[in-house]
Amino acid sequence: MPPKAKSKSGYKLFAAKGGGSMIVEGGFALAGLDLEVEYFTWTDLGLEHDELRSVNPLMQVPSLVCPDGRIMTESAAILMHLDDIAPQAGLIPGRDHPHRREFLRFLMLLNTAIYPSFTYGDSPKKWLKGDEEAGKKLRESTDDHRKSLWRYTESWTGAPWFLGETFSALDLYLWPMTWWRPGRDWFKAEAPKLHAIALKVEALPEIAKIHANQS
Ligand SMILES: N[C@@H](CCC(=O)N[C@@H](CS)C(=O)NCC(=O)O)C(=O)O
Repeated sequence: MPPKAKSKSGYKLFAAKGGGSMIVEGGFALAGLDLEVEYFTWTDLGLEHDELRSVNPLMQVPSLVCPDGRIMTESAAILMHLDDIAPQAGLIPGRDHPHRREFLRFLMLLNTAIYPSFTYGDSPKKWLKGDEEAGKKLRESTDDHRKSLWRYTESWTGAPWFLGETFSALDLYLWPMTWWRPGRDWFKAEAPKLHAIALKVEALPEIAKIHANQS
């Protein structure tokens, strides 16, 4: 059982600077819940690291220790839990919200199509039994595929937030995800609505503090 969190809320997050754990850190900040955060380095992720392995055998962040000692992984599941305990944060549009369907659809697209393109593209030779050449091609093709997914997403994106006037957890995802490959300059040129949302999220006072601590 991991040690009890030192935060008042009783939650502890295993994180990596610049990683998807930012989405959860941001969600807690918007919900006004304090959170103990322990940062791992990027070389710890996916590798043998006893402390991270003890909470998440997939060796991924975000990994969350809850007040009762149970563990949650999967950013989307964590955000849904956060919405259960802090609905006032407005992370998930309610059942009767007119944009609930778009929310569900793009939450899934971000998590099941875009996020895994990094899982396979970040350390590609891991999936190809160490074959460097094939690894380069896998990275290139997953990077290309991600660009088409982003272009498709851009075509459904509203303003000032993804769902138009309603802020949601989708906007939180865009903040780190537009930072990752292909990077902010590409988004500015090719997906300006997504780019504008990321900048707007970064400027929220609760998020600006976390953002400044990421590099
Ligand atoms: N489906 C997971 C994906 C988490 C994930 O891929 N995290 C990255 C950091 S942004 C990671 O830990 N990568 C290391 C690895 O997969 O080995 C989620 O949504 O939380």
